[in-house]
Amino acid sequence: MESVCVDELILKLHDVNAVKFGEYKLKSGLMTPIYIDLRVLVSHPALMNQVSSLIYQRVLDEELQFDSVCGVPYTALPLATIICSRHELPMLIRRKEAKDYGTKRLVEGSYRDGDICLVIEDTVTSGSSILETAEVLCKEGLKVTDAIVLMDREQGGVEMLASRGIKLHPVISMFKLINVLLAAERISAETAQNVRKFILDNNTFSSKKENGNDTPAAKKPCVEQNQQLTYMDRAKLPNIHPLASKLLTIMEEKQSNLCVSADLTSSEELLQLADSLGPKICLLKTHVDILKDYTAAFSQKLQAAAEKHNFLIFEDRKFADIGNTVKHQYEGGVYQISSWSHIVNAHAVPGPGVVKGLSAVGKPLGRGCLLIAQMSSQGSLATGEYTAAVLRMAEEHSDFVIGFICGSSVTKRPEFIHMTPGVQMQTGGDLLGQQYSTPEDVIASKGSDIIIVGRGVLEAPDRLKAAESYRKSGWDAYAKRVGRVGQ
Ligand code: S5P
Repeated sequence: MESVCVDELILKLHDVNAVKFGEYKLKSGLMTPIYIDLRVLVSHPALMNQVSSLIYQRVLDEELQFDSVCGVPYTALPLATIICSRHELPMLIRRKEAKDYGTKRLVEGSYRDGDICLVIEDTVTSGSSILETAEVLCKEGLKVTDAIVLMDREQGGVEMLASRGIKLHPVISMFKLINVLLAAERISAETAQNVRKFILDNNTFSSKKENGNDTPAAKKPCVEQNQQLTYMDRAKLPNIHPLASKLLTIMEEKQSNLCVSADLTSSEELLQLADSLGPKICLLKTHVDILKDYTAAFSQKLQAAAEKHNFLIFEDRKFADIGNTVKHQYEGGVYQISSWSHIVNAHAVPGPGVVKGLSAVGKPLGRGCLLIAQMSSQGSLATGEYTAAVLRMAEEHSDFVIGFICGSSVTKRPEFIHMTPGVQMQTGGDLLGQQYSTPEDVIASKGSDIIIVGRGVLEAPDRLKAAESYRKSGWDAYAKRVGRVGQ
């Protein structure tokens, strides 16, 4: 029900020109292909009411507890007013300047020390405007734990505010907005792609640092510098996980960012594949539970192949249970995955316990884990706020989490490795929702580090030849990205 309303709202915002596409100059001088201007809302009372209802719906959905509400001046002020009036909630007004007469208060309204104030904002880019208001409220003795924003540009605001102890709850996020407008044929696929790329390339959040600038320009170079770092530069970073460092070194040495997904059902065939494609790959991904004839001897032979050809093993187990259960699943059972697989992956759905459980087993063994930040399948729910929460989880557990399964670069921290499945030489998909991008697109445009290729290699008439062509394609795209030529 709510998502229907959000979809409708997106179309209405587009109708009233609150969302514009083209070439717009930000304060910083940076050109943006999308401009959000919610100041026009005040001219559309019905829309104001709808927006206010959806903001209030977030309060109910998240079961937020607070003593008062404060809208960030000015656009969010009338929204806060409508919400507070309708639901009889106490409101506070933050002055932009202290009056030079009378009480000189920066915050108007009644409050007590320690009261919790919910902040409401219209648009968030870096999150600095919410932070600024929160800081004023905090100076007055209030606490800010949550904020609701109508439109999150998904450029780092969620992460920055989280790093300052404020949970941001967006009503609409940029990727959702683009998908709805695309589906309604309001914008072309090309415009959608341009905007997505702009958003991903212009994330304002640089870990634990914030520049107080609500435009993405100031931090734009960080992303690009990261993209230009070589695998070897990253392997030598002071804070890098030793396993990530090893993988990046292998990649550079073998000139390969190819991970073959060995989705085979026979152990013997898998071992043959590992031996023949070994020289071409940096990583071999397995789904050990689809083997019809798994034995412990198989895992030993696979490890021997990995050593012989200098690649790592990644069991694509996608753990997704409570910490205690995944601990057993990782260490024990028939497969004893932790004993032979260098890397495993996990869904973040259960919360940090899943990483803690896996880490209890894997960390002492020097293993590493990838969190699934996005998926290649159609209709995946791992987007927007979910992806942002996955990043936060990874940052909190960077002693075990070495990177992400994702469609494109999701963080600018060069210590994390991005691996992208759903790769074939031709774009398209399969009949079960898989969606493919090309190696060039994944590495050069989307800024991922490793291409994961299954059927593109497995179903080729000559697997070795196919692996070599994916290796070359992936490597050429990387060379282009880091500005190397002729490799
Ligand atoms: O989002 C994802 C995550 C993964 S790990 N999409 C995926 O396709 N995968 C895995 O990558 C999937 O389980 C399969 O093993 C491989 C893709 O295989 P392909 O044959 O479509 O290239």
